[in-house]
Amino acid sequence: MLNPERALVLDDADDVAIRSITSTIVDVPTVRRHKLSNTSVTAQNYVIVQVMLENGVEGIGEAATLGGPRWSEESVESIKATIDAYLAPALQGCRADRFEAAAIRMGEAAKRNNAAKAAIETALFDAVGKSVGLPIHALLGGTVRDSFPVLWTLASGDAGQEIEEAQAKLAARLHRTFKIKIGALAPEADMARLRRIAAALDGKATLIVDVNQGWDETTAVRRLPELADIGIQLVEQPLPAWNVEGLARLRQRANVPPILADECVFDAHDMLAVAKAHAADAVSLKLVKHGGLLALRKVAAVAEAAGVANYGGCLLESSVGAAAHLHAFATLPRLEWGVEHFGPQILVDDLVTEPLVFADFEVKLPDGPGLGLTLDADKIRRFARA
Ligand code: MUC
Ligand code: MG
Repeated sequence: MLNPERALVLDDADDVAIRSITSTIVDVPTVRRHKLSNTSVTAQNYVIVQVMLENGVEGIGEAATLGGPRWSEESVESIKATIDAYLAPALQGCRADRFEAAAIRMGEAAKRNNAAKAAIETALFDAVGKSVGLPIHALLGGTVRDSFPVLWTLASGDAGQEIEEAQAKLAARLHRTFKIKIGALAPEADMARLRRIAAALDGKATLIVDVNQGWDETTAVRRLPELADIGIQLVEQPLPAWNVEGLARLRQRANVPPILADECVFDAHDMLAVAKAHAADAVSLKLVKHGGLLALRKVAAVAEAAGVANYGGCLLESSVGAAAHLHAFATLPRLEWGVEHFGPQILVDDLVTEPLVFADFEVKLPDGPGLGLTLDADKIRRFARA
C-alpha cells in the first residue's frame, strides 16, 4: 500500500510545508426538519477547509455546526473568522506532517475553537496521507475494522412520520438502530411519542434517545425508569452539561438505562472527570468537541482506561467530516456502540464526488490515500454561501 516514491517526499521538509489554508462556508439543505431539544435545522452549515502543501497536494477537512452557536459555542461564521485570522497564519510555512506540533501551535493561537482546529487537522492528515499514499487510519495507528454499524436519528417530532421513516430505513437495510431526539416537547408528549414508535418497531429495531441537556434532575429521576420500561437501550445527555454529579446520581438509581455522555465531554480532562465521578456508561466521540483526530483518540483512551464504552458520535457531517471520524474510529480497539454517521444521508446532496457507502446496516470506511474522498468543486460552488 505504501507508495515508496511518495514516502520519500516527507524527508524534504520544504515539500510538505503548508503553503495556504482556505475556508469556505457551505449551507446544505436537509431532506426534512431536524429538531433537537434546543435547536431545529432545515440546512446543515459547514466550513470546508482546504490546505495546500508546497508539493502541490491539497487536503480537505470539515467543521460541522448544528443550528448556529446553539449546540456548542461555535458557528460557521466564528469558525471561518478564527481560521482565517488566527489558525491559518499560525500554521503557514509549518510542516504538515507534524500533527502534534500543529495542535500546539493552534492551541497557542486560539483557545478552544475545537471544530475549527479539527477541520484544519483533518485537512493536514488528508494532505499528508495523499502525499505518502496512505489512508489517514494508517497514520493514526492502523485500522481494526473497515465497516461500522450505523444508526439513524428520528427528529421530526411527529411519531407518525418517524415510524414511516424508520420503516423505510429498515426496508432498505440502511439502519436498524434509531436514536430519537427528545426534550423539545413536554415529557408526557415525548413518552407518548416513544411508546408509539417502540410499539410500531417492536422486535425490529434498537432504540436509544438523546435529550440534549433538556431535562433537570427531577424530571430525569421520574422519566428514566419510564424509558427503561419502553425498552430504550441508551439515554444520551439527559442533564445539562455542567451537571456531571447529577448524572452519577441518576446512574445509582434502579431501572435506569445506560447513560451516554455527550455535551459534558469535550476534552480528555472532561472525560477523566466524568470517569472519576462514575457519571457515564459510554461517551460520544466527536471531532467538533475534541478538536482533532489525535485528541479524539486521547479521549477514547481515557474512556477505555476507565471502562467507559466508546460511541461514534456525529454532528450531521457530510461525507467529508464523517469520513474523518471513520478513520479515527477504525483505529479504536473498542467501539461498543457503533457510529451515528448518518449525516451524508440526511443532506439533499453531498460535497464529494463519491459519497460514503451505506449498505447492510453499516457504513464503509473509505479506501484510498488520505480521507479516500475527492471534494466536488461544482457542489462546493453550488452550496457556498454568497
Ligand atoms: C447530538 O447531540 O448528538 C447527532 C445526531 C443528531 O441527530 O444530532 C447530533 C448531535
Ligand atoms: Mg447528543
